[in-house]
Amino acid sequence: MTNSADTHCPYCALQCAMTLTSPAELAPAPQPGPVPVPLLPTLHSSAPAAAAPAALEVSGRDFPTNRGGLCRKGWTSATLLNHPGRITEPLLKGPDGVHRPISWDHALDLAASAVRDARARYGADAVGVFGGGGLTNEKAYMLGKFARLALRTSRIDYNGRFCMSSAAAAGMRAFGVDRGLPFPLEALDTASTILMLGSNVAETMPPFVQHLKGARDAGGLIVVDPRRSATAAFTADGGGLHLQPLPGTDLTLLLGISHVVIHEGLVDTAFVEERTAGYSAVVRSVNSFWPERVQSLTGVPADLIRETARRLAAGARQGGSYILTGRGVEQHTDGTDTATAAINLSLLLGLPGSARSGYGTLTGQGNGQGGREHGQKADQLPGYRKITDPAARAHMARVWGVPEETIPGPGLPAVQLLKSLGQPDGVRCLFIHASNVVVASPDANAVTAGLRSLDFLVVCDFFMSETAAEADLILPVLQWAEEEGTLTNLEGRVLRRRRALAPPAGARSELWIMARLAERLDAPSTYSEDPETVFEELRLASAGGLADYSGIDYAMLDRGEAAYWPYPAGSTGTPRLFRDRFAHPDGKAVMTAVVPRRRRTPAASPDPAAKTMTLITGRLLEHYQSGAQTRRVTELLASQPEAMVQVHPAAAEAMGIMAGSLVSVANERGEVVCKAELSTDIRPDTVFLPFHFPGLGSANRLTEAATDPTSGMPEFKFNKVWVRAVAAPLSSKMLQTTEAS
Ligand SMILES: Nc1nc2c(c(=O)[nH]1)N[C@H]1C(S)=C(S)[C@@H](COP(=O)(O)OP(=O)(O)OC[C@H]3O[C@@H](n4cnc5c(=O)[nH]c(N)nc54)[C@H](O)[C@@H]3O)O[C@H]1N2
Ligand SMILES: Nc1nc2c(c(=O)[nH]1)N[C@H]1C(S)=C(S)[C@@H](COP(=O)(O)OP(=O)(O)OC[C@H]3O[C@@H](n4cnc5c(=O)[nH]c(N)nc54)[C@H](O)[C@@H]3O)O[C@H]1N2
Ligand SMILES: [Mo]
Repeated sequence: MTNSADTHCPYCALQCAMTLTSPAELAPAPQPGPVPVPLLPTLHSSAPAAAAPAALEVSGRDFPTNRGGLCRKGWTSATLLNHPGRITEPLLKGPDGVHRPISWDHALDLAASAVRDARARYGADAVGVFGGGGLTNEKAYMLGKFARLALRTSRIDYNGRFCMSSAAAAGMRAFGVDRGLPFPLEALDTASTILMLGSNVAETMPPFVQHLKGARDAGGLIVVDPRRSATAAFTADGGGLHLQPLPGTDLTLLLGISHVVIHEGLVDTAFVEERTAGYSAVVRSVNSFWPERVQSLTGVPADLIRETARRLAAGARQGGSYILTGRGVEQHTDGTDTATAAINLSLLLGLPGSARSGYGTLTGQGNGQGGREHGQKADQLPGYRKITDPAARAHMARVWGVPEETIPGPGLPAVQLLKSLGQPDGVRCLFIHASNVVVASPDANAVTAGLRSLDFLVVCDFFMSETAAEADLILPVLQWAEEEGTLTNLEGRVLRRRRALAPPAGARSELWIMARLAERLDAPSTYSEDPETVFEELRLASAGGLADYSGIDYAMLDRGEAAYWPYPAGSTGTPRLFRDRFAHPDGKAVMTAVVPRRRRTPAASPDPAAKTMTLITGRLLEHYQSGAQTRRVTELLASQPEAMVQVHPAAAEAMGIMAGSLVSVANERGEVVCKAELSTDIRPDTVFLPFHFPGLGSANRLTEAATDPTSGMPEFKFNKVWVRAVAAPLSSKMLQTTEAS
């Protein structure tokens, strides 16, 4: 049977290994009919999917990250391959707002002329590109090249700005390189202490949890989360710790832990002297953060702050200690400084240089690591090079065979790019590849308005996402099991994605789309549609850069060889970084003193009946990101059909909110109305919303597009909201009664 492939899951950066097989008795994927997609101009895409037979069978495969395990999303991922809502022809929006099929030639001509029009009227930077961390390395690399050489625009950025940008900026500043985990995941298995800040892997990367078991059983797992998340709950049996700070106070907490390390003589002084710079400034900066003061600022008891410092230091001496950060601490306007504080703490303890300890950040999207290395970022060229660096520009000009002046300068980071849509001097014609910005970006109402003010919006997707529904032109692309390519997982390990079945006849690869558009735009250089040829070019492009892939090829990946970058030609790759030196020119790690900044005072509620609370947002096990994919999986949608706001029972009682009753969560940016889920896992002053749902359940109607000054990360995890029960006539009970009658 040819329709079988050893590949990896389409979703997160754990990149669990799976085998896809096509049972002989199953019919092949349906061929496109004349009008195969629901022609809905508005936001209806969370309608339950009709039960479709699985195109392929999924089985877990042994691999160091997942050891054969998969989560519910992985097990059900293949049901989307022949989903009835699959888009299989280019669709053009008519004046009536309805999308209708057109030919590929027509579609590409329209897109090319929209680019030429915008360019002629407003200049090349009026064309923009928004990419995604789910794209393969080949597509991400080509998207950066296509934007800069074919579209001739500087305006490219991507959804990784919402994800890894703060940790990436902190890692670059401290270590001189940004590889999420500078060690293989299996290294955690033998650690005695693991401090996890703002990460809920039990729901976001379930097979990861097996790597925490050793530390958990040794009583050394410490989870920092304002909610009692599934991961926080996992600490309990082994005698680990759950620190439950006020949302947004992790920086202060980390300064408190560092204070204890310094004042109790737990610093690895030999390491700090030999291998780091900036120590004395850090000592001065933490001086006023003694544990009792930090307790009053964060709500974490001083004893637990001391205990955390001591366990980390003990683990560093015996067994190994790791500090890991996730989006809970990074997705803030002080995310870079908070990640920096976590890195400083790890450097004080000598973790990053050691053979059995370390610091890492948990990359989120399937190719969140590779997607941030090869040129989708506004300020970046392939190989993690800076677009402002003359040597990098000269190198890329040689690889691409163009004069250096052809390569534009830095563009705008994602939030600023989205704010510029339709503005004078802003982007007028936008291409979106692999992001559902209507649901996933901060201040989503404003982003939707921006999309609607564009002259022309092109969205490449395989489903009618809420963003695709806004598009003038939708170009149907391939799903993961239909394409070849590579991804780089959260460990910096490059993996092969393999084609297991033929795509529907009308869908095209994004490499093909870019190649055809480049022709129409008379672009310089070459745009191959063959993934391996593109990878060969990426090898040359990345050679000598920080993320050097030049020693990696498809053949060795197909043999299952482990390829951790940097992997210069002639080397054997680098599973563990920093053993001998950090990536700054002098080989030292840099500690940067950081202190908490004052936050903006939120607007007061115009509604005296509403209670002002803190909103944190995040994920559920069943849904992936904007939900564009997982809301179409029958089983996952049945399990989590709608947004529910998590409220503490005490707070709920004071507001007259009952389990399942409708709640309004609002602020100056928008309003969410959804049912309440009462839980003592959340603080009484805080509510939690997942961001996987559209429309009235969309958490990002409430989040602020204020950004971290260094990374451009928006404020996803600390927003003030006004919460109140929705008046009786709208109660869920009433709704049910109405439906029944
Ligand atoms: N099921 C599922 N899995 C996923 C994804 C998905 O959408 N769904 N997405 C993937 C991607 S792209 C990513 S980036 C990862 C994200 O993986 P995680 O970082 O684990 O995900 P989140 O749920 O966003 O946030 C983690 C925790 O941060 C906590 N938190 C919120 N505010 C704060 C705070 O101020 N301080 C602290 N210490 N904690 C806080 C939340 O309560 C939450 O439990 O997951 C990946 N895996
Ligand atoms: N409030 C709040 N908002 C958040 C977050 C949060 O914690 N809280 N987390 C943020 C984070 S960490 C992330 S990573 C973002 C992610 O949010 P999004 O950028 O919206 O990511 P997805 O939902 O994965 O969207 C991917 C879209 O591209 C399509 N797609 C998948 N693969 C491909 C492909 O190969 N090519 C093309 N062309 N399309 C493809 C899918 O069908 C889907 O419509 O959300 C961010 N938004
Ligand atoms: Mo992410």
